[in-house]
Amino acid sequence: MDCKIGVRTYLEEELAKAKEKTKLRKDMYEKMIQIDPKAPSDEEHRSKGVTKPRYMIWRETISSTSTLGFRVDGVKKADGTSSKDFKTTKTRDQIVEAFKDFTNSFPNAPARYLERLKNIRATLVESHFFRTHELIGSSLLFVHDKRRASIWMIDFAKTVPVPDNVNIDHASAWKVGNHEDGYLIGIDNLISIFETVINDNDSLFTNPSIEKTVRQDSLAT
Ligand code: I3P
Repeated sequence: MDCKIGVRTYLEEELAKAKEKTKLRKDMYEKMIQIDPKAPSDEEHRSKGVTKPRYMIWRETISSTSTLGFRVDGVKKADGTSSKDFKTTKTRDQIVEAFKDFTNSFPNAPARYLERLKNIRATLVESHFFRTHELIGSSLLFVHDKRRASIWMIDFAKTVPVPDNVNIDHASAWKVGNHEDGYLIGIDNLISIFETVINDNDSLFTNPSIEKTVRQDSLAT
């Protein structure tokens, strides 16, 4: 599973460039109306194009990027099926379900993912590189099999140093010019969501009717 981290997916300089020179993207207009034909303005419908920041900001608000600081971008499951159909996966409950579905049949994976997320967080807050760079459009890649589960930081095409006079904490709200990316907002929400997945799985297991079946099974063996 690929989760794009942060509350913002475009660089501040991309925004500034788009303000100077308005380039309309037909492909992004097409992607927009496929999801919501009412999303473009009358003007955008007339020109059959939207600017890239307009599309990116819209994408952030229809998904969980702007509220939870990350979004699910794509999943490939053990049965070989893959999906990028998560553009409107926005609420915490929808994401909990997506992670349960992803880890279904891999009962050990959620706890290992949770541990790895906590380790990544602890490493990042100590990191000089993290303190001095904004990470835009970067992802966490979740990979598991029956025995192992881990997470890797990937995609650094839009990871850039913050200007010398600017300090970021990756958790404060973004305002134009402050370079905040919300990376830790995303990590913290992922941690909390995995805690929910683990608790829900545990309570499913201790549910009396399921417990009875498990007991009967173990007596039979
Ligand atoms: C794409 C996604 C990518 C972005 C790409 C978008 O939208 O936001 O992150 O690439 O821009 O089309 P979607 O996921 O809805 O398909 P960058 O992050 O590299 O800008 P692009 O078409 O200009 O490559």
